[in-house]
Amino acid sequence: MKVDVLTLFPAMFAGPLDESILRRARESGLLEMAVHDLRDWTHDRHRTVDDEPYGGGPGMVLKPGPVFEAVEALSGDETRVVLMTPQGRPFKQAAARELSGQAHLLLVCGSYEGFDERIRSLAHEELSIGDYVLTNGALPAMVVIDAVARLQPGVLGDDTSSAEESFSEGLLEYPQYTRPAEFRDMKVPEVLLSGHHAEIARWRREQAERRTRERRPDLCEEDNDE
Ligand code: JEW
Repeated sequence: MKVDVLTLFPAMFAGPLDESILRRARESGLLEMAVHDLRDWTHDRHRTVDDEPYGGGPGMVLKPGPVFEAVEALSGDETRVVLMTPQGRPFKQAAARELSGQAHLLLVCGSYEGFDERIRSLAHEELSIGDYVLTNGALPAMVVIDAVARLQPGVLGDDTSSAEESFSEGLLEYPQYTRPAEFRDMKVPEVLLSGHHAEIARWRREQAERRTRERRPDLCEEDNDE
């Protein structure tokens, strides 16, 4: 899979995408990534990407010109253009799965108070990563890249682990323990030391269900994909 990112803050992407699993995915050729500075598609001396809103009001608005030129230059027949915006569809595991099947993603980050409405016409879809306010779309784009990259075949060491994790089954994870069996008066539940695999599986299932009911009742709704 190839991922292109269009951003005003290309330097923000350097660290997170060069660590750990994403680094290995890139080194092994399972994931190809390129980060592009939106200012590279400006033509004026000051490399202007924003302007005042028509009709007045506070803040600056992302101009359509550079974004259109960049998206046209970076798009091909198989490109899925995704606009990161707080007004987008909430990004869930189902969307990650969907995007992971694409050959080429182009993530447009944006910034400022907003962007010229005509930029929306470039995108196949708009995504938000959650209900909180951020300064720009770079971190949301990185969240999408991380969630999508780990679903590429071969990116995780063994392919069972990603399937079994929370959300794939619509449940939160069961509690886990490792040695020592007692730590500062806190004991590992007896059943996990018992060696009864069927009982252990049942206990884990019950714990996962209880935890989901208590912490995330929204995940228990029947028609929820996650
Ligand atoms: C996201 C792209 C580009 C936030 C979440 N937040 C916010 C916000 C911004 C500008 C105007 C109004 C609200 C900051 N911002 C972005 C925020 C994506 C941009 C500028 C974003 N998901 N995606 N929760």
